[in-house]
Amino acid sequence: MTQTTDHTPHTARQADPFPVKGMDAVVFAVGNAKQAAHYYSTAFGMKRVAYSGPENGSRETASYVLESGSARFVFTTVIKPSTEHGRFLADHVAEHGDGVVDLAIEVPDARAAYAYAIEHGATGLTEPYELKDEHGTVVLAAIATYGKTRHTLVDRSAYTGPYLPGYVAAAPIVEPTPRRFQAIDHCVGNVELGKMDQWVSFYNNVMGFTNMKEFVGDDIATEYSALMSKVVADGTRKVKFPLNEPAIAKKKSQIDEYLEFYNGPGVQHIALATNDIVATVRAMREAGVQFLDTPDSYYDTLGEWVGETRVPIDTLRELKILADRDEDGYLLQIFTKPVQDRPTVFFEMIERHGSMGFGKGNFKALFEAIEREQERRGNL
Ligand code: TYF
Ligand code: FE
Repeated sequence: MTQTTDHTPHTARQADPFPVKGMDAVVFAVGNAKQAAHYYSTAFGMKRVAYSGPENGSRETASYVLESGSARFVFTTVIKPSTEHGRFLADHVAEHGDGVVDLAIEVPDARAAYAYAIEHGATGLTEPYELKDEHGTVVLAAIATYGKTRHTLVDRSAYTGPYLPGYVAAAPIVEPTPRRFQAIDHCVGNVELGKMDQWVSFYNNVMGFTNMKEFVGDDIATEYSALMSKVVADGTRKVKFPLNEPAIAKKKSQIDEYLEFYNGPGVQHIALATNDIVATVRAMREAGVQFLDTPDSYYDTLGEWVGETRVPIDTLRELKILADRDEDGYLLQIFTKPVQDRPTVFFEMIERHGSMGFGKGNFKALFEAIEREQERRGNL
């Protein structure tokens, strides 16, 4: 298996071997999809657009489709397991708690994408198939990735319905608020100790993804982060997947804590792009979302190295928003605490101004904040 480090998007160089249009959806298997949909409506400001459940012929499962700009989340639960899919969902929730089962990717040609992936070593889960209704045709196929997570490859170019055949359009659950984020920025996976490079190679080979330059090597890992991390992305940088593995460091790794409570590898965090992180964080805090704390000392020295940002340092300090700068620009970011009782999945809100990085300058402050939470949970 070969690994490529190349910062040039494919399109500038040669035909993209695995063209993607972007993330199609993040699909969560949850214990109570009705309540999850309510939380993501009130706290994350998302709008329900589609639904599938007993009322429209789906006796086994209920699924709520929520959107915010181009970001789409699907919350699925099992009502009465009777097929393999229903039992998969029931078992998934029992073993992993609420979590991500599918990082679905929109592609221009699902059959070609699936064929390329299989030819380059992917494990096929579902051969390409079509779903049709009065709104047109969708072509889907699925391959396996880390843990029990999958990538469904979706071609919806000949479809105008609200999500997929089998779903009906549905109204927002609460009065719509101003949009709090407009896109999925990146989706992070936690894998087992020693497996990160294998998963990086998987994305290099199976999807032709290349490595981005931001990574956490073993130098930073043993010093304070307790994890190693590399980032793979498609040729146009629309789909970005950082991959973490635990490092043997001074403290118990936050990745080990995740792997223990999730019972294996899985999606750790989803980063959501906003163009007004101040308004977003204010609204989410007001709605009860808890974010990681940042000590005042971080803001005492921030101005010296980060320079001018759109948001005054005092506002960043008030809301505990982090900032980082690199050669391309700067970014503002903040991390929620885990959003379920298990210390597993969390979210990041990110406002980019040129920087294509992931907040390397914040890793120390961030990982110390995560360790304080691990300690509060008695898991450090
Ligand atoms: O996605 C990233 O790389 C950043 C930093 O456990 C990060 O958001 C990396 C690992 C982690 C938490 C955040
Ligand atoms: Fe991130």
